[in-house]
Amino acid sequence: MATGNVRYARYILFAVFGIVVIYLISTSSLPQYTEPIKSNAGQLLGGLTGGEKEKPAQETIATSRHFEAPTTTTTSHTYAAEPTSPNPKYGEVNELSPPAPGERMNATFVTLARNSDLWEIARSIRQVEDRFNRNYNYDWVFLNDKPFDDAFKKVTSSLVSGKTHYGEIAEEHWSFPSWIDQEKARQVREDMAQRKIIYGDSISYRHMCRFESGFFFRQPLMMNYEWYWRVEPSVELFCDVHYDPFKFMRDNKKKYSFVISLYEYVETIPTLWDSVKKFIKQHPEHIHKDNSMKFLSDDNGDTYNKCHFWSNFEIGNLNWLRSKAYIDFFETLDKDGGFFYERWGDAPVHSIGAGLLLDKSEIHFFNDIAYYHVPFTHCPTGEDVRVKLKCHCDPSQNFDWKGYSCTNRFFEMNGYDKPKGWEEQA
Ligand SMILES: Nc1nc2c(ncn2[C@@H]2O[C@H](COP(=O)(O)OP(=O)(O)O)[C@@H](O)[C@H]2O)c(=O)[nH]1
Ligand SMILES: *[C@@H]1O[C@H](CO)[C@@H](O)[C@H](O)[C@H]1NC(C)=O
Ligand SMILES: [Mg+2]
Repeated sequence: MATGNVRYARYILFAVFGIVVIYLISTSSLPQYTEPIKSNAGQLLGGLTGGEKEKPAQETIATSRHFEAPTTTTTSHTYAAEPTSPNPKYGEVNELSPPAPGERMNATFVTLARNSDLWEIARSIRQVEDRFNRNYNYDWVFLNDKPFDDAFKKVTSSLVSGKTHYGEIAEEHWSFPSWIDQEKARQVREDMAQRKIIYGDSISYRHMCRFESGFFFRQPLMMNYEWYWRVEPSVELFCDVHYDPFKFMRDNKKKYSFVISLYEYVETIPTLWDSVKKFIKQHPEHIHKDNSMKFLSDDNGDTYNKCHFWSNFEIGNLNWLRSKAYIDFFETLDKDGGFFYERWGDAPVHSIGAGLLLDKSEIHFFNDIAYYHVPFTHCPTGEDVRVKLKCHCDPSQNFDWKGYSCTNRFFEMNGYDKPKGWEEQA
């Protein structure tokens, strides 16, 4: 009897010791929350500069352990044979993925989706969580023109480490405005279908583009936040995001950001620039004196060169989108009807808005956020960045320096040096 108790107690002690050792081993390779990698120019461009050492965050994982390491050296295989179940810590998954230290921004992820997008958005969420949010636990707002069903809510809320919110879009934000001639709009769709223009015959795609251009940031749920990060179904994140991009935006006075830029399909926006010029004339007070016109136009504003930031990825400031300047801009375009008489996308609309209304220094290119949305990849230029951030993208797929990308123009406009190694990806 007594021997049994002693053996039992010894067994428990041994098990606890094993768990502590396993915990120590596993936490020793946890990510460190550090400052973004900076080049000489202070831009987030890739190549780590020679002597620059990783600056640990004020409170690193190592210093937050509150117990002493055991003095005896053991290897993990000693314990592998021991039973691992029941594990008293089971369920506390954050034990191995502790929250990043430091303040949190007033920020949320935002996704527009249909119920049928569930498994594709689940893939996106899983990657955003694994690469970033499991350590930051930001909220996630889901928006839909129909009510989300229980399956959608259940799966997405189980994947997101922050709070989830589900909003149904009001009809006036997802319908034809009164001034649109429905017959004219119908003929356009028929014509575009015949010319095989992508989404050319779709009504819902047009509502989606108009909604993303002018309404997502004023949804009641979005009013609770200052910053957003847009995530679409079926996207991929290829590298660890080892710092808080929201905080980076705030600290560096950024309002809008991108990872991929390219030329818009001209058939979808034949008269967009006419409306933009009308806006410039009507509201010169909104045009920033240090704007990005050079990125948008090769003839000082006479014509649009079709360059835009790809808006399926965006990290941006909601209060800017809610400003009078941006609302006046959106309303001028909306009155001209091009969301329905053509097929204006929210990407050129956001991009032209950011390009004209913001100081050019307020637009940021995230080289270190590796991203894929069919059919383009942004894989960071600079091998040291890719290794440090545990990237799994193929650098030869990087779109940044290819002929159809506009990122080159963004660098030229800002006078940035292109990151080391860009020539190999051109
Ligand atoms: N609720 C809802 N979301 C939509 C609809 N159409 C597109 N979306 C969402 O809008 C975003 C863009 O649509 P997507 O099909 O990815 O277009 P693409 O990226 O331009 O090819 C995605 O987040 C979609 O889930 C729709 O009819 N209803
Ligand atoms: C977050 O930002 C929104 C919009 O600016 C604001 O209304 C809200 O009070 C802010 N919340 C916090 C906690 O600061
Ligand atoms: Mg998409």
